[in-house]
Amino acid sequence: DLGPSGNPTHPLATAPVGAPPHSVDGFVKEFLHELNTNQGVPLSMSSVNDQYMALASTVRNYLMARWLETNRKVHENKPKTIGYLSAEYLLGRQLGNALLATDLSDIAEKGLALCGIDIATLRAQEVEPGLGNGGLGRLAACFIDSLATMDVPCVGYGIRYEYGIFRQTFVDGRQVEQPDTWLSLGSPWEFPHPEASVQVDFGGHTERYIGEDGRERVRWVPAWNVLGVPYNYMVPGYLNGRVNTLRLWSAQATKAFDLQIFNSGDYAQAVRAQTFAENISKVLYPEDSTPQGKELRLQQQYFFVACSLRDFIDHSLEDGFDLHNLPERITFQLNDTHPVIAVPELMRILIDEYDFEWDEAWDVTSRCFAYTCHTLLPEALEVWPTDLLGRLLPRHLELIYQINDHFLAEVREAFPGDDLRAHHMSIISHGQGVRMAFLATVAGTKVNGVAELHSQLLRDKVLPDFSALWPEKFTNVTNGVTPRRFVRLSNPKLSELINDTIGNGWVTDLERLKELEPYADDPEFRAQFAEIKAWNKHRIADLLRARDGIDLPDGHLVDVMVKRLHEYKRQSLKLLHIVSLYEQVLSGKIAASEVMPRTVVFGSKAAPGYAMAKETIHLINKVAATINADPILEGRLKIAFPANYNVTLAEKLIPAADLSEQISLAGMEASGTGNMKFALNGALTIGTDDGANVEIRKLVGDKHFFLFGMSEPEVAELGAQGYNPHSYYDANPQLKATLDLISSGVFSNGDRHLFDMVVENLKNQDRFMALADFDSYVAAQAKVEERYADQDSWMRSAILNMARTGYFSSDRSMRDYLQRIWHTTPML
Ligand code: GPQ
Repeated sequence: DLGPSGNPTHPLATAPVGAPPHSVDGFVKEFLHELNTNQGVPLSMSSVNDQYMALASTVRNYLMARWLETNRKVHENKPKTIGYLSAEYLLGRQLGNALLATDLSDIAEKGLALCGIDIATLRAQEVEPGLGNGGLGRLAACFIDSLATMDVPCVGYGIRYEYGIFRQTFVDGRQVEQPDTWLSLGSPWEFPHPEASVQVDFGGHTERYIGEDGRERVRWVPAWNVLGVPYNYMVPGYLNGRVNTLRLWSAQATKAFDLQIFNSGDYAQAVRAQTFAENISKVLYPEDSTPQGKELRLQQQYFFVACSLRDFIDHSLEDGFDLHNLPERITFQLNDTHPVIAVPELMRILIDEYDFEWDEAWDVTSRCFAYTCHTLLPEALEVWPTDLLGRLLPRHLELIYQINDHFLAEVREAFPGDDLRAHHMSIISHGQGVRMAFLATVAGTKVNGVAELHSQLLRDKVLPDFSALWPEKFTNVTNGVTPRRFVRLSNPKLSELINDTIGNGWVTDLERLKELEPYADDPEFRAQFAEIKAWNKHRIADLLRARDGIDLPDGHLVDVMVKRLHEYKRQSLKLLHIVSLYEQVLSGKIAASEVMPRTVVFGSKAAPGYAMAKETIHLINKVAATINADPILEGRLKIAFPANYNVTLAEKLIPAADLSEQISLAGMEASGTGNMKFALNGALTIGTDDGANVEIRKLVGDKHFFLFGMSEPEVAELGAQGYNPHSYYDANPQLKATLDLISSGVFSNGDRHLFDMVVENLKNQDRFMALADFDSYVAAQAKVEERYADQDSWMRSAILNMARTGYFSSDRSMRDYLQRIWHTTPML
């Protein structure tokens, strides 16, 4: 028996675990103790990694008492919990956040200095866990931070990928992917619990039999299984004594595999089988907003969801909970469709394992889940072929068919005679497979989009039949970002200025930034704000010099476009603007002296299989190399593309930005969250009326936002008319000159065809209408330059951007989920 043991009534067992004293002395003692006992080295012989590991366990020890206390209270009060199911968590570094949450930053710095250690060196030693691709994974990390800070019981469930998002390098301007070996130097933030492993079954077939009660029952006879080993991570609330849990599952071969090693005599074969099992949590699929239809991906999805449900249900049963009341205990929030296989899994558990009747099981299941959609791209909606699903999860496929039968009966009742509608709404599409977004919509108590425009388009365009059937199911929760990581930690100087001006309440009540509005008119405050912006620019310049050998010029407007490389996000439009400037100077249409000094920073990874995205990266790098090396624009235009953009880099880069590029084709970006981080750090946005840009612009005001491009209805209309990019190329001499310059070979050593893929696509396909928005974009950039020339006016707008975007705290998002979806109030 590997279950809990010991005598829980012994007084020592219930004594509170103390934290080390909150003092420099106490900290140093604890640190040296950890160095000696955990790393097994004296200070004099310790490596930077030893010191980092000891520092991490020191901070952990301060959090431990709170974690135990949180778990004790949860155990005692059994509050309703949020089970956040997400295949991705893009956490970023842990150390800074843990120090902040425990108010130990200063103490640690002083204590380490006494030991002759610069804390910055140890901070730099941490490798961030890149267990996500982009916005969706980072959102999950912000949400669990906010829930902990708001004292809401939540368990984040996900996968402990051995290799996270690839490390990006550039070779001759082309992206080359390297494995992300984030665990290689040890992982001081995780707590493995192999004794709490759960078994997950796969494959095989189903059998019908008559149960003891005389009813027909189904038994799944799986063909193979793996173990899910939980690794717990602390999710500390900000200065509130709460520490929630993130539980990430790692796949391991079961005993059956081990036995084969002894029995089969074929040692090599047995080890291969083990490798096969452990492949499941080996690597994060580097796909963003496009689904990966691979069997291993479905294995990952079912693996973590099955582990998580089993984990929660077993604990609930141990607590004496009746599964009929499961919806009072938990809401499982489905972070996009990746965890939606949880729906038939819960049905299977209730029906096959706990003898529920169909209606009873469906009643419980359909009250346990809620679904968040993060996209509008039709190709991004997951569809699993029925043969693949049936081979891997035969029982689940049967249950999905049954769910669909019940659902379609409801549709036919609501819309009698409308067979076409039922056909459109079917969860299983013949020829395609199981439409996971439909399954999630049918099963979820609520379905939400991630920004107002997105939720509206989700209702009207992606799921119109469903919103007609169940209008009350649909709601919006606009995304948010955690102010702890993305202002307080990432922008310490600005945080200090805000604290000095309005106090420190804003860190957990971000709307209080409004109190800064009057200071936009205060020249003294503006000067301080501008000084901080300049300091942040020097900070990133120092980092990029050391990290990438990139030199950033002084005194430039810093224009930043950081996000995954995707055609719909239109990095190519930004590139056309740059090339157009260069072309105008080369051809003498404007003098170099007329170009406002500007540094454009790109940061972007492309999915390894996404050829167009990779070619766009290649082109950006070649354009950057050419322009940066050409004396003609020296001191006027600089393009920096540091490789391997990640959370750690974002934290340094975003505070340095003057201009935030949010230029997706309207109707394509579900929300965006980078847009919020930039505005909160006092950058102005140049953006389309897309995603959360719409809400940002409404809040900051038109005067402080550079809007350009077609609106979503205009895009739809142009699409309906038949969009022809070539007509824009033909009609617009500057656009033509720009594209022709790329085809001239100046960026490719005379090779006129190197970038045909990108250029021909823009001229002839241009699915995301970059050419149609080109003029409007260039005009908006001219306005940017005009405004930036008046620094007072610019800084005023920058301050107002910060003061007016407190709405975009993920604390507010969590309040909205609590009210509109989870129907629970913060407790404990
Ligand atoms: N998003 Cl479907 C991802 O990062 N990955 C995905 O697979 C999907 C969506 C993003 C989306 O593109 C952004 O607009 C959102 O701000 C973000 O999710 C969080 O909702």
